[in-house]
Amino acid sequence: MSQDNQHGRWTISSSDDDDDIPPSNTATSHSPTLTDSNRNSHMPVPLASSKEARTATPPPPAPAYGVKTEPHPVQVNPAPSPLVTVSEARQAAHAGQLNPVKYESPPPPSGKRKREPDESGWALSDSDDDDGGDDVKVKGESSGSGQRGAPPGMRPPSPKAKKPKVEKNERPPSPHGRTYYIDEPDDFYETSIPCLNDTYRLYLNKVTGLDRKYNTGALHIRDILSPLFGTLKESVQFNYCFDISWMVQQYPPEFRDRPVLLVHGDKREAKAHLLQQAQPFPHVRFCQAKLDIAFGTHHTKMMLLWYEEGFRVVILTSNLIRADWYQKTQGLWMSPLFPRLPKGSASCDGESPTFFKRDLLEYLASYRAPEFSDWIQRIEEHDLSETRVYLIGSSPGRYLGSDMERWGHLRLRKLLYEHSHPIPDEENWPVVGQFSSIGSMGLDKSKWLAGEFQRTLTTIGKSSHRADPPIHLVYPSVEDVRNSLEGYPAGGSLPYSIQTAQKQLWLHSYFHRWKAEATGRSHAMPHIKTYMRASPDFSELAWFLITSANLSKAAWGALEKNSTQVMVRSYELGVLFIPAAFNMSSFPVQKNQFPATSSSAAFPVPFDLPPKHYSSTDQPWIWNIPYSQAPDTHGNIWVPS
Ligand code: K8D
Repeated sequence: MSQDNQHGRWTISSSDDDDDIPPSNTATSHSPTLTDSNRNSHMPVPLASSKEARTATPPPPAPAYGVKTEPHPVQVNPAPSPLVTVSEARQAAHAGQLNPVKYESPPPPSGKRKREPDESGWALSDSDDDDGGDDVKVKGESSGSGQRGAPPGMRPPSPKAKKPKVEKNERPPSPHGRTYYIDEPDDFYETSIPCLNDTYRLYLNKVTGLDRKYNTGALHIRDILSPLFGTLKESVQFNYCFDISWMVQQYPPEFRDRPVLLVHGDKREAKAHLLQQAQPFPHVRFCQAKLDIAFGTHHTKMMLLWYEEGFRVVILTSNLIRADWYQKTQGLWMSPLFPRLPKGSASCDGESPTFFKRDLLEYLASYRAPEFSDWIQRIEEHDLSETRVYLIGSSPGRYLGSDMERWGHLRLRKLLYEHSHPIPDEENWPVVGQFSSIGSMGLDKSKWLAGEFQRTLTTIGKSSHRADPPIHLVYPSVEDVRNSLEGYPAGGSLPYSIQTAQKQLWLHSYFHRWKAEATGRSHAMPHIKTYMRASPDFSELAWFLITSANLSKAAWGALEKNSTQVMVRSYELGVLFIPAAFNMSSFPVQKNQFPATSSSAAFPVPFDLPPKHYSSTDQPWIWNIPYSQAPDTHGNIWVPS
């Protein structure tokens, strides 16, 4: 079908009015179209139109959802929306243009050049998708591509040499080369206990290329795993996307062979590939999370770190792939070091005022995984009483009665009902939601967003009267992505599809730009997800949540059967900050985030408030339509197949 709409003229071949396909799946659908040994970009690929583009043009960063151990990327095409059948997804992927296309001014309509299929030697396989579109995903290349100059605002690459890693039976180099990423400078990682604000224990990731000051108080995965935080004995990594050899490299050499349990949701070919990645690493074991409901995904991102000195939990938003720790805005909560309880303590000892211990154990129990039994026992043996945040998880299932409040937005609603307090002028305290993917929310706002989800977000204490405050949704526009450090390829981690977007144009009236001057991250596209309630002038917060949950019914749950049950498709995890747990009545918003101090009571909101509404010409980023009218920061355009 062909259509003229506000996204421009664009043709899609799939049926886009199939309402039977689970809606929220776009937020959780990266369709796998993978080679046997590379699972790569889940994104449309910027195309090169000229020889210079091949050789001199900086290639796009590795796609976000990558798992790959080889030094060259395979480009595959975007996961079509769930409304596109898997076979269509395959076709789309196969038809893909695999090179960056250099922007030419003015760009000729045929200015893109398709790469010959055999030019790179990449054989795209279509065999890696799940049944019937279930859990459709494309995991991105994780360790691709060619060196490029520093975009504006970036520091030059360090001269450190790349280690050559060449494997037998290697394919020819990808057009993105094997040195895409600039190296982090030598002073990028912490060598002594960093100055971290330990009031909220909420941190951003370090962004490669930012001015130093913007990375102070931020953490790279290597920092998190460093001996500065504890002498590691064993760990668990919950995540969606893994590059196992990269992950292993992030552990300090002295801990590198300590047992690691990977908790994932992959099935069939994807699972086989994941297990295969771990062949060289016998200390890596697996736990496959059950995903019995179609279109569910294992999004939860959590580390359990067991040390000589105790135990620690990290809840985060980054996949375990290099691209996710490179030039995106990500966030994490790091628990205090939990000491071991005295021998003979009861398993419920060491509880926090927020019941974090009980809730973490309940979340783990929901996997019904025998692999967790040692960990459950270890957690029981520790004192988690210093925790001030509330845990909010999603675990797939259909829940009735009081079980409805265990997960997702009804869990958030219950916590806000019980632990937040009514505020004067409540109807003027906006709700802000910020995310990196969007599911299908129905034909109008009443279907889910303004109905059940808004009711949750506007719950504050036990007051029965509920006002209808403004709702601001923060999601990058096309210009935000185009001008980002990664350029258009950043859009590979913002998988909002045209098929979903065109059915809910009503949603876009809520949209606000991604802007983060205060953190220096305006050009580092968000993969973080946050939700909060702010005062009318945005100087205070009534609560704040960081989570893996995007704006989707799959993540947050949707009521069914006349609201007598809730259905949750995916695993998600986040932490909720409520002022009362910090002996405060509201959180003051931190205005100027730098220099960071170790004990500020000002709350580090990761983007600028108030949010800035889209202008009449701004468009939300949609990942599977072309953007060829203007070049990105690397001189490329974006032409999905
Ligand atoms: C993720 C199933 C995914 C869709 C969106 C996201 C996201 C992820 C996976 N595909 O977080 O934006 O876990 O990174």
